[in-house]
Amino acid sequence: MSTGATRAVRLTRWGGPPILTETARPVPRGEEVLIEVEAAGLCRSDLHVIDAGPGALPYRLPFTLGHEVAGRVAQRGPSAVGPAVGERVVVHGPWGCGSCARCGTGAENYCDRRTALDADRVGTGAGLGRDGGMADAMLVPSGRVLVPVGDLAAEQAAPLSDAGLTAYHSVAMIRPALGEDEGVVVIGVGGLGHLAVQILRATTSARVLAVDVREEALALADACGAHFGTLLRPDTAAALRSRTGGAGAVAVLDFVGSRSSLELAVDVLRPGGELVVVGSGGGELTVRKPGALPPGTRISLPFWGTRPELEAVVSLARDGVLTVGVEPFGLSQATEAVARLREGRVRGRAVLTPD
Ligand code: FEH
Ligand code: ZN
Ligand code: ZN
Repeated sequence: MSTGATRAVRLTRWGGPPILTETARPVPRGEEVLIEVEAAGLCRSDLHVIDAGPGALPYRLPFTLGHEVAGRVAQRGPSAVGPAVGERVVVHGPWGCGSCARCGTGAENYCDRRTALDADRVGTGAGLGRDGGMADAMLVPSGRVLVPVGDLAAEQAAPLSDAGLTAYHSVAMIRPALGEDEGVVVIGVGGLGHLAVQILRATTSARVLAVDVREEALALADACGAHFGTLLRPDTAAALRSRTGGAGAVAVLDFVGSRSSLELAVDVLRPGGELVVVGSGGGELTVRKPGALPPGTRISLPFWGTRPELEAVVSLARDGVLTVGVEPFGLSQATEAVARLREGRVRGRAVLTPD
């Protein structure tokens, strides 16, 4: 890569398309670290950012997209900490204040100062109001957000930092509730759902029941170790209940978050179950007593994941028990990748590599 310039997929106008352009190669100062990008995943949240109108997000334009990034440490600022130059890493994408109680434990996804940071429009993190990794190189604010990946392939490593981490964090929400062979329903076996199936099989003794609207997604769920898979139909709730001994699912991971997926979740949850709403599909749920939700239901709305959880996800992948279904694109094909994701024509996770 040239030493003076770096290509980057940048958002320059609210509601406008991202454009591939050249910017000056960043130089790390203080604690900052420069990463030579090897791969950057494309996420549905990128579509929400691209489609956002003026004022919808607490971000300043322009910035480079890409919040799911793997690469190599290229240069460290004079007071940098963490991985050495040459080490291969993934980027923990949610960048908090770095000094509050939550950030101190690596839970920058739930930074105590997020409201103040948003008011200052400093962005949520990599590719989310701050320059991200759909580029040849990117700066991170500190080595604290870098997790070593060893010799893991970049196309496998990058999706772990968002899709994998979010799926792992979602499973962590319900893990304490899971007993032997208890039914967990995974709704939506796409970029995150297929990883959640693998993580459930690798880290719990749950009976994994997958639901999707596409036959190929059920085939992917089966390949990832789901015990059962079914298309979304009028009788899906009954089919799922019959595989939980009739009591209903101890937990539902909804990676879609639509009206129909939330309705199915309510129909299959057992009393005292766990509903984890991960997808932003525009669905709504009324929480009322008495109401449609079974008594004792606990609802969580996870966002991304913590740095320690990212270390655990990388470890699972390096142990060979977590494999990402990837559709590769060159950085120069970013516009095509965005269009294909928008049309639902990406198998697994779209990952861009500098071409
Ligand atoms: C990023 C920004 C805003 C909402 C959700 C997300 C997720 O893609 C992060 O995993
Ligand atoms: Zn994302
Ligand atoms: Zn903080």
